[in-house]
Amino acid sequence: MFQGVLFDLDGVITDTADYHYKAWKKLGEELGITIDRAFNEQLKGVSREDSLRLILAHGNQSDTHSEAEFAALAQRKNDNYVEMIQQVSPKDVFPGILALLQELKSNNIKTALASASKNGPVLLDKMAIADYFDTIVDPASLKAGKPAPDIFIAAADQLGVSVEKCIGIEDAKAGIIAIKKSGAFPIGVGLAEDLGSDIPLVSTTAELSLSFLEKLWGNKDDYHYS
Ligand code: B16
Ligand code: MG
Repeated sequence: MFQGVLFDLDGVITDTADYHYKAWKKLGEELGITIDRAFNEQLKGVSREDSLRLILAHGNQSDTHSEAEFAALAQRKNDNYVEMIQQVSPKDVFPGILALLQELKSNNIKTALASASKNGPVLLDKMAIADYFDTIVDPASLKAGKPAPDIFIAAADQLGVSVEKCIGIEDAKAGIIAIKKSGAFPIGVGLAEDLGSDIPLVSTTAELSLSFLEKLWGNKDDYHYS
């Protein structure tokens, strides 16, 4: 059986993915760079600074901004995002997630937050679910962000569990790649066209019960991915 579950936040625990999209879109408009939902898929799970680099490259502005301007742009996006998440409350926890966290806790299965977001701890507090997490990885402590596996490896390490004995749950392509490379078993929340058809997928988090995870874990050798 698996001993740990490593959770992404944005797009898995709650819908902050949409606030990130809106905040980047607004910054893009100020810079004259169009950000649509298709382009936004590339930003999901990607750190604030790496997202800004991708956006500037997309708008042919990679060399246009000084280091100080770059930092100010990232700050402006975050200020806007932080304003948007003030209204987040326990009502915003995605379907099935609270029940899953409760089942995991009562079955002594460890849980970690493996979110690229520096706003992760604040969001868990706002949703009143921080107590369900045994550990939170500080994304600022990592050498490389998703799609590098570091965050999932660190999450398992912090739990004191072998990463091969963990399930990772993600809604972003970069995150799925990171889970695969880490050695944890991936579950994707989303569509095959975005996340690939070689891993188990759910279309909604309501499907993520403990018994469902146990069933997938039992069949994990049926999945062949690299
Ligand atoms: P912040 P996740 C990621 O969170 C988001 O998907 C991504 O869009 C965002 O840029 C990143 O966090 C950094 O967030 O600016 O709040 O530090 O999906 O890994 O939970
Ligand atoms: Mg995510």
